[in-house]
Amino acid sequence: MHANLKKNDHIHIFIGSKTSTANREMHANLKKNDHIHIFIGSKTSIYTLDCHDRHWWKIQIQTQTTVRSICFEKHITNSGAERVNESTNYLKLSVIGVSVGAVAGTGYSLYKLNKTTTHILNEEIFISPIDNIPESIPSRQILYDADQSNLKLTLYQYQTCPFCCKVRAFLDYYGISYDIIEVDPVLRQSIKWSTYKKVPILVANVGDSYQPLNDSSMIISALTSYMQDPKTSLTDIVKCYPLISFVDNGSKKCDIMNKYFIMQHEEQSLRSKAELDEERKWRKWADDVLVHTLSPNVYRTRTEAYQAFNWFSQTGDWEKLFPNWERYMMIYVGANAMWLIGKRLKTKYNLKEDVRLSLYEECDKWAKAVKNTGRPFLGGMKPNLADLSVYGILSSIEGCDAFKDLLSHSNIGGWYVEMKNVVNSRKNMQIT
Ligand SMILES: N[C@@H](CCC(=O)N[C@@H](CS)C(=O)NCC(=O)O)C(=O)O
Repeated sequence: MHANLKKNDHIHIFIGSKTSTANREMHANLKKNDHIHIFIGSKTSIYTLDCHDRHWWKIQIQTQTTVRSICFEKHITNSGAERVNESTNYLKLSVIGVSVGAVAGTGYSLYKLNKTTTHILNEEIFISPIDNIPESIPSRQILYDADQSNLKLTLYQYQTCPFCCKVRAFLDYYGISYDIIEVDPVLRQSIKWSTYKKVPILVANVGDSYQPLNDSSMIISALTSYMQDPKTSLTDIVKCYPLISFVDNGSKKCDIMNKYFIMQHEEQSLRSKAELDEERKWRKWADDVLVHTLSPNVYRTRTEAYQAFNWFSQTGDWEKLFPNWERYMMIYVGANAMWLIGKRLKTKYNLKEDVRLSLYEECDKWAKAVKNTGRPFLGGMKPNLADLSVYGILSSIEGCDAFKDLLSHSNIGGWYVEMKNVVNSRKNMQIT
């Protein structure tokens, strides 16, 4: 797909995490106003590096252009137009595993990423439709009378996984029907067909085949893009979210490009760039920060861990879905393992000694952002994708002590209740 960029639009270039030695060197080597050559369509153009945050350099488009594909070409020059040692930079680029993503700043964006070039350690995988998925009997079917999406969706999930709750909040809010397949978290038989080994996975029937959508944020962005432009097939939309692998700290990592971006035509967007940026910022915060405060809180003590797993069993219908031996194993092994893991996560994500304080603090940041709008939701009178993401993630711990404590020690309660009402009000559903 192509995207027409206008002067002063921005492209963000993903350069991997700054944490590895190679990446630190890369950051050190690039300076504001340096030039970078980028292959756009059939010719190479020079762009000036503008500014960067942790993983992205921003460049500003100088002239109107049609982008067909983008990838790094070989040159990096110093700001004084003096060429730096090209081969050194080549090497650095290779080591870093630069991934290139094109994302729209202001305009409509549908960017297809180019095949990798040999000097970039960079693999792109497009999640193609597959012909056959072994049949599983849905654990539940969520049907909305007024669903006009024309989608036939199956959600492979764990009932209390925060990412799965986030996807359900989105589908329920928009009244999109879906089947649920509760994945057995021990054997994971029902997702054996998938090369992606996490949940949620949302599968859409497209003609005679099945299009998997992996990753909660990508699922939400892809479906939002589709709802805004149903003439573009879901399969084409999914191509805008390729899986990119890169080397970080010596190990190979994967990420889904553009997962916080809605692929939309400029004229379709009724929202300002600032609103879209704000929504994206908080969606990312929900995945990168908020979610990491949950486990250390939910599994803070052994007792809380057992309580949490018993609630997971209850709300996830484990008694009905799994044999007793497996359910007991999931509860007892799971609770003990997560109690230990929770401690490691506390250190890894730098939470406060009293982990509750980190949870309250983060949720108060969110509550303040909502309050600043002067309206019920970050999205205004209606929730936006950030509201749905934060709500979905927090709903995953609703039955836990941590959640009760959160409501009584933070300012998030009012917004949460509003969100619950608005998501559930669309639940004109029959469960079969
Ligand atoms: N970035 C992913 C994260 C998904 C994820 O980490 N899911 C967990 C469950 S909460 C998972 O499936 N882990 C692998 C496993 O359980 O084996 C998303 O947003 O969907």
